[in-house]
Amino acid sequence: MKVRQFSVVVMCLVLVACTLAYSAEYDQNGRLNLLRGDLNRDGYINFPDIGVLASAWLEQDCSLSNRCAGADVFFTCGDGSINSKDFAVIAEGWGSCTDPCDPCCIHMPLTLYEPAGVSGLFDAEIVNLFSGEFYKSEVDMRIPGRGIDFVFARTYRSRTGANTSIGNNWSHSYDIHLEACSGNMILHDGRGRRDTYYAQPNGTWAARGFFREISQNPDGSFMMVFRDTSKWNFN
Ligand SMILES: [Ca+2]
Ligand SMILES: [Ca+2]
Repeated sequence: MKVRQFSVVVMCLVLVACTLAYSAEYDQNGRLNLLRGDLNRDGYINFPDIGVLASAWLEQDCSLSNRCAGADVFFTCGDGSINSKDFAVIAEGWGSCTDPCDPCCIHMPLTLYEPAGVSGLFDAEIVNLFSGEFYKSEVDMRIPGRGIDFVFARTYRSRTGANTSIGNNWSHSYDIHLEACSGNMILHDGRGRRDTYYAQPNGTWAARGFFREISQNPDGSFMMVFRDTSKWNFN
């Protein structure tokens, strides 16, 4: 009896975790934007996702940590096996996309998950149980300064990382830049994270959940102002 109660509690906890994970994927208009059939997380549901599904087809031992390379998408957090139900999820969303640089697509946060505590730069290795993304960061050099330390750190994200000068899916702490995109701005934060800042009526750009604002200077450059009034300047 106690074992059964424990199983029920565990199941409830998993369902709550899944609900929370999915509820975080709403855009600024409150629409659910997570594309469950986008197995390779490139923003489109198309043939490459079929390839991911095919490579895991009929596997029976998917776990919450790897979800068979992300192919186990039925139901919400996967059911442990890859079969026609997972194919149906792809078929249902076939042709959908969320590429923020494609004006025909629904915009969504590019980073699905931010591991706790990565706001600082330090060595870390984390596997996101929701998406299966492997996150790793390593500090190669730290020189204490009077104000801000000089820190050179590398970050790897197996699913959402960008292709940079130091390798595919790798980023480094000084790879901070803005990317114009359909009137909006994408901030690359040097840790492999990308967030879309949406154009505001007052001519600035802002992102939901961030107390930051991007504005354009008279000389055409851009500036991001943080909550504590510190600034990043982009030329
Ligand atoms: Ca895809
Ligand atoms: Ca499944």
